[in-house]
Amino acid sequence: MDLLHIANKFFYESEIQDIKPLGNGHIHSTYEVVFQNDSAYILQKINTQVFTDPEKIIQNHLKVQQSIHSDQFEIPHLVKTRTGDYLYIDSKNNYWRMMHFIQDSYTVEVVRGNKQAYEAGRGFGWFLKVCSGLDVSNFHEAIKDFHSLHFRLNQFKQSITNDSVKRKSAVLELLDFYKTWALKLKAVEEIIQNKEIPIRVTHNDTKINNLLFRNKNAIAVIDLDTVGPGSVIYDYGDALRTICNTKAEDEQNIESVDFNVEFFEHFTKGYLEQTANILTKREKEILHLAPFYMTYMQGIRFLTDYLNGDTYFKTKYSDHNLVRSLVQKRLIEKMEENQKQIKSILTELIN
Ligand code: GN1
Ligand code: MG
Repeated sequence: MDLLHIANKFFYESEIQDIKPLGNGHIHSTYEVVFQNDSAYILQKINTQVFTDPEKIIQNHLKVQQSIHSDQFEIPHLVKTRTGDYLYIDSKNNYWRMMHFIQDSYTVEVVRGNKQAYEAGRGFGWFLKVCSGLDVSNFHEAIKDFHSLHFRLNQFKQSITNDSVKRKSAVLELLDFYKTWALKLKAVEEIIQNKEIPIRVTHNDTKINNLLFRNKNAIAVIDLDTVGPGSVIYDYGDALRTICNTKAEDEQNIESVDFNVEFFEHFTKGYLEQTANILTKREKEILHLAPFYMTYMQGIRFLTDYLNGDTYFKTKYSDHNLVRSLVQKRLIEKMEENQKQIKSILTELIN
């Protein structure tokens, strides 16, 4: 694959100095395009197995890009090709897009310290707040049923039935754990379906590494692929899933994984500073269930992919998805241990 040839669709070749792989995404292939004058852009090959309609994610992104003007936080802006399109489709039918690189910034994989957790809360809270001004009916669902528990459970059951790569017998206990928890979390999905809380424009992939920091502050929310109709449960919950995890999402020493309640408190403080005025009473009441819901769903998504033979998430070794799923299980157990505290911290911060 000739990356220079692709980048050349967006910029003149003579300006480009280097193109190198970037980041830890599980879905797309991402590169940094470095220029002679030291500026840089992000080139991405969109995974069209996952995002089957790339036009939709471009349109969603543009809606956000064109309506959010803030000096508080940034989002990456899409850049046009030299012929004026936001997508370049190569001869092999690969879809490419280019975005601004946000300079002097870094991503965090595992949160270190209360300040980082608080900043993350401010960043993702800001995103929900500014999107609350957008009309959700103008947004596409980039991936259908992305955070539907019902849908994820069906995929999960199907992978167990198929057992296509004969991994089931090795994970029976884990399957039991996830089956038990399903019952407890269906209530959350019902609250969303019954419209007890609003469908909003949400980010839908608020893991910690989808935030950029500069010095000690969160400065940008990135990876807008899944932006679209959703619930605060998704954004708040998925953020906590990664922010309170004391170890990596794929930590192999499962016993060492813990849920950091202090980070929970600081994240929530930052999040509510931004969103307290836009969230409804009912949303606030059920926020405490969000980290369970999202960690659970991620846990079964990893396990489903493991049982399917690793066809969705990028993996580096054969048990990678299993390890990720075990980490999510451990987090749910640790959240459960701290459930009382989680609830009382939230009550205090809300009032
Ligand atoms: C994927 O590409 P990345 O790493 O930002 C996934 C998320 C998962 C996450 C788990 C489109 O996000 O839903 O939560 O991995 N994105 C998609 O790390 O499936
Ligand atoms: Mg990402």
